[in-house]
Amino acid sequence: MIDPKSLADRFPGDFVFGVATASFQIEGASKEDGRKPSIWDAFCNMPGRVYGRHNGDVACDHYHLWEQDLDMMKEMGVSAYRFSIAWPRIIPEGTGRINEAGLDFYDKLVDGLKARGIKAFATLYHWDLPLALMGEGGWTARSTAYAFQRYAKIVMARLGDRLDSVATFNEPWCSVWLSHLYGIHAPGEKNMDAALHALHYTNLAHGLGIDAIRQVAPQVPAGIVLNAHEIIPASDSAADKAAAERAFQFNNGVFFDPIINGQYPAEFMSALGDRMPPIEDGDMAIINQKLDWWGLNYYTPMRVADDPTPGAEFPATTGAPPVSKVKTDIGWEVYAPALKSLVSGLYNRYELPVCYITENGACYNMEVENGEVDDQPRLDYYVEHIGIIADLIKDGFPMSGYFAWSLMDNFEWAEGYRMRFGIVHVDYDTQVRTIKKSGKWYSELAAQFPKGN
Ligand code: NCW
Repeated sequence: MIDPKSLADRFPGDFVFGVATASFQIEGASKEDGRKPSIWDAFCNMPGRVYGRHNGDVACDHYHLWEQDLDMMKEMGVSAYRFSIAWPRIIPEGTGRINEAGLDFYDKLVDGLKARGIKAFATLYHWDLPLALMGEGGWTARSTAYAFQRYAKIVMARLGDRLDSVATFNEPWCSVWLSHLYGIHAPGEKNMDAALHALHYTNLAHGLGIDAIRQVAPQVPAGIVLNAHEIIPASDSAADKAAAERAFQFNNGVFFDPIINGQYPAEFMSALGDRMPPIEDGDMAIINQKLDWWGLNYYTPMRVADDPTPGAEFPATTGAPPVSKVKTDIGWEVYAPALKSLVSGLYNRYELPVCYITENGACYNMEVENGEVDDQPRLDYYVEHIGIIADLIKDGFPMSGYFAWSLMDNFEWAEGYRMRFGIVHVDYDTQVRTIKKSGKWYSELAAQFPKGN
């Protein structure tokens, strides 16, 4: 096993090693202190949507156990915690009245982090849209972008003085395509036109959110977290390569191009532009604002083969077989070199600020045996992928931090609780946390930062 000390030598002293979670996946307390349902509460109640009809009512009960969870993070020596804020706790109906009790929870959480010397990295939107906003059409409605801007202002006015970082969105790829085109995530739509509306209004909300942050708390470094995909053509054929470029535009370009360059990708627009909602004067300038940082969530590459069927030019994501035989328990191919080519490729293509790896990790479902969780494959995954980050730093890329997904096992969306990503095991009957073998290794690495402490 790679010694965490020698791996630590490959990182600068101020590199941030943290852990990440998301509100709906861990908090539970779904009806407490004024919280109203999100689209995920409703989705969990629909038959056939979430494995085992699991829901977020209790989850890891972090809403009640947060102090204990913060103590555990402190004990593990991580220097930062990336968490998300539940919009339905803050503005339960999405617009209108503010719920002070919701703000109080995150206020205590942030103070708790500061008291333990842990940096607070907040994400404003990790998929728990207030259900009431579906009345207007959810993300397919322009008004949702403005509701988000107001929500961002309210959160930043309360927490901005103590946050070390803020992200507008987590993985808009999921809340746009997975939620509105593939029907796998809430609200479970399968409609390209709806998805294209969600795309533009999510991008607009990001820009309006950046405006809100800069107005209310300009000192907090602001960014967005994208699950950019490394798109690998199935072969060297011109057709597969062209499909890979189209897939790049559809999966990555539709976020990076407007945010970084102020326009949607050309080929994507010529195929689908007439089905986009009206792009109003000034929209692209709102979306195209300089960011202080960007976040990359990376798990697995996307392999693409050409599909010659007319009309299949987009999304152009026809799967191709994995190259690596190694898969995690959720079926995702393990292929660390793609992380390196992804980051270098994105820096070649776009003028990007500093990068945080805001999520990386692996799903393995080992249980506790004799008080221990032997999750060696997850540990191997971390060693390999963190090694790639060290290589990228050596090559001169501005990598500022790394967050393990996830601090603890949690509600894995459509997969319910059966898929475990934690470096800490959660027993959902007792809420007992057990640090896994990977978690012990990671904490030995993380505890060395910041160096010279
Ligand atoms: S689902 C997903 N994840 C996992 C989740 O727990 C976390 O909240 C997310 O930020 C782990 O990291 C992200 N990502 C989406 C993966 C795409 C699934 C592909 C489905 C095939 C169409």
